[in-house]
Amino acid sequence: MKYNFDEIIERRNTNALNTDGFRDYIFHAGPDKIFPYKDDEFVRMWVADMEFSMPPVICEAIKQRVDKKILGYSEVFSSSYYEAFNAWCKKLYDCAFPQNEIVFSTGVIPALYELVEDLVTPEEKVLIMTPSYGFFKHAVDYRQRKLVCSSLKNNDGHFSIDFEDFARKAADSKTSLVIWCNPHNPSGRIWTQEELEKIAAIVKEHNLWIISDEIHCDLIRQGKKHIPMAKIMPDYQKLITCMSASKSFNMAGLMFSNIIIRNEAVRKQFTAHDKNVGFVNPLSVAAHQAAYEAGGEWLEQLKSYLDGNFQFVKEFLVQNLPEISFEIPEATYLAWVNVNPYLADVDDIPMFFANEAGVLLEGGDALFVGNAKGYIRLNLAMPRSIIAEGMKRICRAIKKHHDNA
Ligand code: LCS
Repeated sequence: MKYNFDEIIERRNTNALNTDGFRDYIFHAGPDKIFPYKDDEFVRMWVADMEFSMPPVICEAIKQRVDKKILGYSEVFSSSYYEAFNAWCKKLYDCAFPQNEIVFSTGVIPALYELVEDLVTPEEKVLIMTPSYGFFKHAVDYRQRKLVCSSLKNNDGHFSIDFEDFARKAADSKTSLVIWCNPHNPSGRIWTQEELEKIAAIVKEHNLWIISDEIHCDLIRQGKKHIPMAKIMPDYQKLITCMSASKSFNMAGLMFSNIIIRNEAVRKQFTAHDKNVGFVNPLSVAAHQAAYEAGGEWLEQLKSYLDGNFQFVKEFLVQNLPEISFEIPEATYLAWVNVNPYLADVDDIPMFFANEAGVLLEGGDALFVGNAKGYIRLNLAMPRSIIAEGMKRICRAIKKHHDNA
């Protein structure tokens, strides 16, 4: 491997949410909350960013932009950014977006907060699938719209869509927006062409808006394929696609995402409401452009390393916690693991693992909206040596609890 994914990088004193923000984010607690482990003793397998260095080409692009000495108000005027983004999408997904439909946001989540307000009236409902990334619910709650959830079916660790339930909820005359997640966080499913076509047919039949959050689309197991909803619904005006290089290249802190809005009126409304009035961070643009132009080789090696991490965890679970049936996900660096066979009696699972194992992780309905009881989500985007330590601690805590029960 050309890149060293085994490197352990010190993240303290960088204002990282990952190291310093867990009390509030996971436990809704303040600095006075004491754990049996010191902050720097925790194995951190929670928030979805990576412990890996960004690719050197991105670090270099940021430095080169800084060398131009002025970081004044900026927009994406140059066509080279759009060309780089579209060449990436064409190469990886056989799909490209008209330049005039691509607008920007400080993140997919800020865009969701705004779009929920723009697209959904206070009486209308937003349909999502559970388990879900928590911020889909937060965006709906914040705008005081109504949330409707369709539970994914779980067949021994394999997740699938309950089409009957989804269609019924989509048919409710009050439902006006579907927030769609592909690849799906936290299950790691990549929806197949057939599944996407079925969802698209339901969305069209009821004339719904659909926001397809595809932020995880670059982070898939080797050999897998992601199909953008834009390919399944090539002419549907009520489709909005969200993509970013932020997760794939570990630069979420640069706060930048591509929001592709076909409908002109909504696009104008979106940019008019944008609190940053269309301005972007010039370092973020330079970094994203470099990722799309020159990040491909690094991403392939990252995917190979992540595949190895998943294989490691799969084997570890088979050998040490055989009652857990775990399927390696098709996408993301997140393992969605059912610990119900061992911890059915534990209510607050993240607190259990923080106290008993010294591992920070997310899980359960409180963080994943619903249909998540007894599940933990392990972030595997880190050197394998850290994962080995985390898994050892998780296993030891589970066995101790089980033996004492
Ligand atoms: N959409 C999905 C499906 C995500 O998983 C995340 C980040 C975002 C959007 C955030 O997009 P941004 O606003 O940064 O552009 N997921 C995270 C997670 O699961 N834990 O921490 C972050």
